[in-house]
Amino acid sequence: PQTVREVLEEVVPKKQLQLKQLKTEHGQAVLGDVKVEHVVGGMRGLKAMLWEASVLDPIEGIRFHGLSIADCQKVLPAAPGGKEIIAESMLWLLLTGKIPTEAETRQLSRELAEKGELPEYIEKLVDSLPSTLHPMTQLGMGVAALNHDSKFQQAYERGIKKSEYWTYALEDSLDLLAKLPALAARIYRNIYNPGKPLPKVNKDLDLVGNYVNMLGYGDNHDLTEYLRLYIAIHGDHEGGNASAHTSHLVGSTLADPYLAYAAGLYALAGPLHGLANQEVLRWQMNMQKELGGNITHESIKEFLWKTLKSGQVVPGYGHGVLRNPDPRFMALQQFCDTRPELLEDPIVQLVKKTYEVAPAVLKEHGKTKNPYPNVDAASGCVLYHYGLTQFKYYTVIFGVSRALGCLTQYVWSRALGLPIERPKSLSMDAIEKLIKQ
Ligand code: FCX
Repeated sequence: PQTVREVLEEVVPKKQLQLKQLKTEHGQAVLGDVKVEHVVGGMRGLKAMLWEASVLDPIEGIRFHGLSIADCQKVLPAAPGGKEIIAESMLWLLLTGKIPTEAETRQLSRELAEKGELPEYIEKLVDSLPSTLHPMTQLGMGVAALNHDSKFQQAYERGIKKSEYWTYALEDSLDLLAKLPALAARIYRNIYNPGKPLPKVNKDLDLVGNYVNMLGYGDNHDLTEYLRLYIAIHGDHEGGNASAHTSHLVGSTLADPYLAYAAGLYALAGPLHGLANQEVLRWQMNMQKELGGNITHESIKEFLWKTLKSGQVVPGYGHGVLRNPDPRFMALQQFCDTRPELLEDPIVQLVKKTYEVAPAVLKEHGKTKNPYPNVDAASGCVLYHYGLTQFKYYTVIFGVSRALGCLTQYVWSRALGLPIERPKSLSMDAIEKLIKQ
């Protein structure tokens, strides 16, 4: 089997040529107009970023190098004894645009497992944090501090050529991805099971297999499979979302991959973005408590209106780009559909029932451009069922996953020699002056 480096050595020159041609032959082609509404409206819909691994269609949802989630489920290798896509096969696809063989996937799993233990100074740092500090804050701190050993930073200081940046970026990215499960699991242990011994990284397991094992659920095959699927399909969602965009911007300054991804994690930690998965569970539990034995479509509808009338958003619904139910939501729901014990779980049922009512209510409310569920509406209830009930932790799992896409683009941005990002900003007075001209 080839290594991921060897495949990239072949792919990088082709992509570099493609970019060169785009710049020289089509540099002046127009992709759209910049309107005042873009400048004051969060740049929604503005085509202004290069992002290689995935493109999001408003109706069909995400495609990774052209492959839908269903396509990926058919062609990407699973873990031994499993059926779901694993992080390594998704990473391989994102990085190279190619489908790995079973042997290539296993080889990548082993490489990551071999690099998976945390340095002692990181363990000490994380262990010193108060258990009341939000797990996402802790994750970002741990990721940033791992840059102590950044090969990219060391090579930059030595004075390497620009054409070599990507190879060091790749080494850091693989190191970081390898260590994320141990870091995220240590944070979980410290907050929720203090003093409990943590298993070592098992060299024969895949990345998520190890993660679940270190979280303390290694004997739960269904949860392991769920998290494999979860982490694979949360991996990338094109470049404009806040975490991807943030890590891309920070990386463009040539801050190393650790710093760039730590910055992305703090964008993910906002309730309108990744933290929504924590908020969904909190909101659905409140609904369950308030409605008690009276959970009907009508009572859910009333609860939805109560949320909306109090001026809050319905967490897990709406999207900046999507205009249809999120295929990631559908894939997670399908996971439940094949398991009777999940279908009987009250909180899984409540999420499903809410989906039967919420789009019509949100349409009637008339504000959101997309009344359908996004991935965060579904992701937490299955974790809850399997005993991972600490929903403040849920965004950390998202954070382990999103590294796949953000670090892939970090490597590609360096391989393509993309410049520092620096859009032009305007004051309102300056905008008015421009309009009058
Ligand atoms: N409930 C109530 N109102 C909503 C809404 C929702 N779920 N979604 C959007 N709206 C409101 C907006 O707040 C906005 O109101 P305003 O005009 O008073 O400011 C109006 O509808 C138009 O917003 P819209 O253009 O449809 O949405 P945006 O692109 O601005 O924002 C997000 C997209 C995702 C931020 C928005 O739909 C939202 O807040 N959803 C709830 C939080 C959530 O689930 N986030 C996770 C998204 C994602 F999947 C992820 O990043 O993980």
